[in-house]
Amino acid sequence: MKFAILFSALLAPSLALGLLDTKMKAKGRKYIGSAADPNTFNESTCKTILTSDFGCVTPENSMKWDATEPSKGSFNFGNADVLVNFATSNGRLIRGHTLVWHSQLPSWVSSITDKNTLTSVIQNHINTVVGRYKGKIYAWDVVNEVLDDSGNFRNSVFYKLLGEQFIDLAFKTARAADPNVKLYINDYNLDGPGTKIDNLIALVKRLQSRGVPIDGIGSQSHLILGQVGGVQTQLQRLAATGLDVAITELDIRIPKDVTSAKLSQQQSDYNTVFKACLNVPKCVGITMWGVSDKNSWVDSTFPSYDAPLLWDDYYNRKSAYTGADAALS
Ligand code: 9MR
Repeated sequence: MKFAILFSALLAPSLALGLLDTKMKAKGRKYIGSAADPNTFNESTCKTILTSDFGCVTPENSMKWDATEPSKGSFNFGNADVLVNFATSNGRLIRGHTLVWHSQLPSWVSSITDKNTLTSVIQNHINTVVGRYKGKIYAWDVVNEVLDDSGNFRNSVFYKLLGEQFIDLAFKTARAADPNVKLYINDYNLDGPGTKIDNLIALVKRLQSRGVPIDGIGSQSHLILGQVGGVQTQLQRLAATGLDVAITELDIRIPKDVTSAKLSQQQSDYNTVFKACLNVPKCVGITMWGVSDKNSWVDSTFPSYDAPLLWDDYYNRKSAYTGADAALS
C-alpha cells in the first residue's frame, strides 16, 4: 500500500517531465514561456514546471516602474535580480516587462506636468533598467497598452505631455541602452477585428516610417472561453507589418461554474491558439500568464471567471495542457 502511494506520487502528472518548450523549439520557434516572479517560482512544484516546460520567463510584476523606481532616481532591483538570476542560471530566455506603462506607475511620475522633466525621467528610467540587464534579456515590452479599449491613445501622462512621440523616445532610448535586445510594443484585445487592432497596426506603420527601432508586436491574448476563433487571422495581420509577433500573456478564462464540458472546450481553445501561432511563421513564441490557476490574476480581477491556465490549483495538468501539447506534437 505504502509502495503504491509512493509509486503514484512519483508518477504524479504535475511532476512528470513536460516538454512544451522543447517541442516549440523543434518547430523552429523560440520558446514557450510563462510569467513568473519570486513569489511563484519559490514554490518548488512551480519551479519544477518552469524548468521542464518553459524556456522563457516574463517577470509578472518585478520589472514594472512601481517596483524598479518607486521614487525618483531611487532604484530597487531586488525581485527583478532574483528572477534574472533564476532564468540565466537555468538557461531560460527573459522577456522584460515593461518600461513605459500607465499602470503600476508611481504617482511621482504621473504627477509630472513638464515636458522636459518627463523626457529626462523616461530616459533615465529606461537607461537604468535596460542597462542593468543589457545582454541578458531576449525582448523588452518597451511600451504597454498605449491604446485604450476604443483604440484611441490612452490619456496617460506620457501621451498628455509628449503626444505620440513618447513612443519614439522610449524605443530609441531602449535601443541605445541595449543594441541587441528585441523591442516590442505590447497590447491587449488584438485577438479579434476592430478599431483597436486597426489603430495599432496604423501606429506601428507610422513608427516604421519614422525609423523607430521596433522589432515586434506582442498580443497579450487574455482570452475568454469559446472566443478564440479570430486569433490566427489577427496575428497574421500583425505579422504583415514585417515585424516579429508573439503571444505574450496567454490565458483563457472560464465563466463560472467550471464544468467538465467547459474544461473540454478550454482544451480545444488552447489547441486552436497554439496552432494559430504555429501557422503564422513570424510568431516567435507563446507566453502563458502564469503556471497554476491558483496564482492567476483572473481570480481577483474577474471574480465570475476561473481556471484560465494549464495547471490546476494543485499543479495537476489540466486537459488544457493536453490541448496545447497536441498542437505542438
Ligand atoms: O498579473 C499581474 C498582476 O499580478 C498585477 O496585480 C496586475 C496589476 O496591474 O498586472 C498583472 O499583469 C498585467 C500585465 O502586466 C499587463 N497586461 C495585463 C496583465 C493582467 O492584468
